[in-house]
Amino acid sequence: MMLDDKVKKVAEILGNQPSLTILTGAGVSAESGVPTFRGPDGLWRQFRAEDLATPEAFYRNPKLVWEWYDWRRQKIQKVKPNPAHLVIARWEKYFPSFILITQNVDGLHRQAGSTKILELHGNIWWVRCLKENKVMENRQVPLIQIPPLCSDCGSLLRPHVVWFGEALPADILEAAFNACYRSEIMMVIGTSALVQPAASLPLIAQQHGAIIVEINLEPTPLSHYADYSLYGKAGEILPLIDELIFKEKME
Ligand code: BJW
Repeated sequence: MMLDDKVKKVAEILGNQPSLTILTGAGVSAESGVPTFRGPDGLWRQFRAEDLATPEAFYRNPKLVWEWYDWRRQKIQKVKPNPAHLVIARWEKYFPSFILITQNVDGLHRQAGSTKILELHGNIWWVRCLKENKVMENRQVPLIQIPPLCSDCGSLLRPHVVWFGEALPADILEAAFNACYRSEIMMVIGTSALVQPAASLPLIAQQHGAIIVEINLEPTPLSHYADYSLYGKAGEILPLIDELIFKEKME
């Protein structure tokens, strides 16, 4: 099936479904200018995940890890949500049952207006005190002190994100599983579908009867299982689907 036909088919299916779950990854923010992790310009091409995105790396060298996060926060602060974020935020109001599950920590979905959102891997604009486990918002860019310290108790703060080898927040993961059990259609947008447990969510949804639609620049391990794989930019394909859904409603 050609891309145009798939776009029409997916718009038709979405137009008749009351319940939608969306899972996003770094590709959704790529058109805003946020680097992805894998792929030719991905962060893991320049940096080693073991040096920057594990608890061991942080305990070994908190200053290095925070310098990397400070650099990324500076980049993210300058960018804006793109049409993909905006369409997803709009759909939250359109579908009676809607959940957005994101692996992204950049906060761009919230900035676009999404509120029914589960941030599986945390948020780069939140920090956590290592002594009291208290989570606080911190939007200081650039950070004045690296590594930053808790203003209440003076302990080291860490980014409130999920690193390799760490468990995802149990309540958020449980809510994501529940969304997968209920969902009639799940769209998986801009993720390499390599990182667990996020990568298993679409398969769980499918086992519970959901239609799986993938949007990505290229095939992923999920493509084999997806009912529809739409290859192209999320910021171009989502507005096309959106336009068709609302055109059909007006007719
Ligand atoms: C576009 C586009 C455009 C571009 N339009 N598309 C089972 C098997 C093997 C390993 C494991 C397993 N279970 C667990 C593991 C270990 C590990 C894991 O999955 N490793 C794999 C890599 C093999 N998982 C974990 O460690 C997780 N924890 C865990 O499982 O704990 C268990 C536990 C239980 C109880 C106690 C203790 C432990 C944690 C994973 C945390 C991931 N963290 C990161 C960093 C977050 C913080 C930060 O940002 O700094 O999360 S790593 C990084 O990868 C980040 C992302 O959220 C995540 C996923 O990446 P994503 O979003 O898919 O991005 P990319 O770059 O990979 O892909 C972008 C895609 O977009 C590409 O496909 C492009 O083509 C596409 N694209 N432009 C559409 N315009």
